Amino acid sequence: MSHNTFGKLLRCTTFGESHGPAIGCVVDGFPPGLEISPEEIKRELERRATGRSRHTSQRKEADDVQILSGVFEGRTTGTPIALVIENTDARSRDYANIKDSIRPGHADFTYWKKYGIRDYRGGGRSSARETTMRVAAGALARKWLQQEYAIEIQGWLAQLGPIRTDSEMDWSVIDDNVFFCPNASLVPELEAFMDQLRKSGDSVGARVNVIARNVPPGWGEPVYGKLDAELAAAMMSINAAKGVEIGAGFESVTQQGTEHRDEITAEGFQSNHAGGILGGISSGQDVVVSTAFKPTSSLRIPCRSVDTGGREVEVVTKGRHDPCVGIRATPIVEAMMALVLMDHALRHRGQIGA
Ligand code: EPS
Repeated sequence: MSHNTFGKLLRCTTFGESHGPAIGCVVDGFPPGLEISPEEIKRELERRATGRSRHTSQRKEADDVQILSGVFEGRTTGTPIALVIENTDARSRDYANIKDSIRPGHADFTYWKKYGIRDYRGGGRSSARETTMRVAAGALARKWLQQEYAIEIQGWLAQLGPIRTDSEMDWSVIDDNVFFCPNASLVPELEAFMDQLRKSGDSVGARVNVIARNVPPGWGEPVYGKLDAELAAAMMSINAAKGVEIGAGFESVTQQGTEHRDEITAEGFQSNHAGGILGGISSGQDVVVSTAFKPTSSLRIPCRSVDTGGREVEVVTKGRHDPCVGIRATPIVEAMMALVLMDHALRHRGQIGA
């Protein structure tokens, strides 16, 4: 299996499987001098972790991160930063009954067809457990962007199933609830919806938005390294992502040019349908990205499928699954935003020098 690395100057490689001994990453190209501690990384990891509430997977992982290299006396050294987290609560027996069955909606079918190997243990490499390392690496990138450019990155749950959550935004409450919902008055409705859904055994999708403020103009490389193209690729690489919009996104289809173009006055841009990116280059406006996550495919409601021998079987997935993966996706989209922006900051410096 190849292509476990992304980024051009800031290169992040992840490795590991959900039920292997550990998962990890190597962040290469990170500049020296950033103060960083395992505790700071852990704070980000805790926001993404399973078991924070009854609305997510109940797997209990400590997510204690070890810094194996690239940090000396609390500062990055410029050498590859290797981070590792042990898997301590994998329960592979939950998957024994589907060892040879293909779970519809999962990567089981395509991994089986491509590699001829079936790692049935908790989704193997295709598990969302891998996103732990994106968040760990993202914690470093986020701090660097904050210190170098005062960039602030904030994600939020914009929709959970049929419930739109960001018609009224209160930035201050996003991190106070387990949904990352920007409207505290909607949290009881989200809880009731999720309780009912969990009882029914079904799952639901979600939309998660992220904004980056104070991104300087000029980041992004035309023509084949556009900032929006690389952000879209980064978001689409997250497990269960099925759609990405930049700025007005698919609403642009029904907009007219007079509405969509962001007029500019001496005070600056008058709107931000572009999502902060013009011609693949940041404009200095907020960079705004929206990602759609599909409903979780692991369900205890039986469904039809086939086994690896092509025989028809009934599949019931046991285990500790998230009825809505989008609930834990906010820290992940923030991390991907941070990693892509930092890579582009370094590429911009590389060519332009500033
Ligand atoms: C996941 C299935 C579950 C989740 C896991 C992601 O795995 P398991 O059945 O082994 O508990 O718990 O999420 C995590 C462990 C995590 O840290 O995010 C999947 O199929 O993607």
